[in-house]
Amino acid sequence: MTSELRPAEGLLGQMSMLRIETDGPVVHLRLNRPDKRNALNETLVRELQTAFVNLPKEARVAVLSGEGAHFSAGLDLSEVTEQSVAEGIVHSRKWHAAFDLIQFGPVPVIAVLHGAVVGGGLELAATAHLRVAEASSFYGLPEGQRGIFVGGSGSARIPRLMGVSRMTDMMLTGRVFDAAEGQAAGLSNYLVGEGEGLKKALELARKIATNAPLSNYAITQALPRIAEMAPAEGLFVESLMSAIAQGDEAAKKRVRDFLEKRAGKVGKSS
Ligand code: 1HE
Repeated sequence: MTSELRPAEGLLGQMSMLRIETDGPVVHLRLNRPDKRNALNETLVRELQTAFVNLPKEARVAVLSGEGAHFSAGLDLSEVTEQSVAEGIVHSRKWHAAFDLIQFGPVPVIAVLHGAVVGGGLELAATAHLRVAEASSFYGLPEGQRGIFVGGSGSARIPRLMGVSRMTDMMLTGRVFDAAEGQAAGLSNYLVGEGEGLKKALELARKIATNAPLSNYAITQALPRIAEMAPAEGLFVESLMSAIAQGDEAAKKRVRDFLEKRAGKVGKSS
């Protein structure tokens, strides 16, 4: 199935550290800095931002993976040593801007994890809406050992996946979670065999791409925000989102299809 992916054209085909391919509604972005274990330097973070701002119009789902033996070794540590405090803040805010565009961009994002998913690599993985982990995946937050702190939105996103307590343990003690522990802790949604992650992610992506775009948008944009609101405000926003989604012609057609026996039942393919 992966052979249907074709190199992206135009701007998306010209990235130096991201290899981007498309297959109709699916865009596959691959971190392409394997010699440095896909460590995230300024260029790579900027290219991620540019790519997510400029996804093709027909894109409905994005898949994010890493070239080589690891998803990502996190922050490029060679950038830290010369940074002043003020530059450090600006640097972190650039990551926030880029990573926000991934989580709150136009399409659902599925990350394919393998090997090291550490530090900023785990922060990046946490921006995705779904994570498919291969058996080799391992998760670490070595910031404590490096004398630094998460700066790529990890403190806001990772506890929402695994809880503050587990994240604190990883950061204080350097504890590393293997793929099975990561799955049990909520870091991944799917755990698959080695080399099977991209296939699984593409399969999920093609399925998600058949949903009504407005439903996908509500699920990835409204749901996480509502979950952060106080219930009274959240329920009001939910009522608006649900009315907007139901009012869309795509929803009306899908509901009619079910009522007139043209659509699949839950748990059975249509
Ligand atoms: C790097 C980086 C990096 C590798 N920055 N250059 N992240 C870390 O603390 C993780 C540090 N990396 C590692 O622990 C290991 O590299 C791995 C377990 C990920 C992979 O091990 P391995 O044996 O496959 O590779 P390697 O031999 O350690 O590294 C290959 C090259 O990549 C080598 O460079 P070379 O020029 O000697 O070939 C490494 O120096 C380079 N490399 N990782 C720079 N991270 C927004 S705040 C986020 C805060 C954080 O992310 S903290 C966590 C940082």
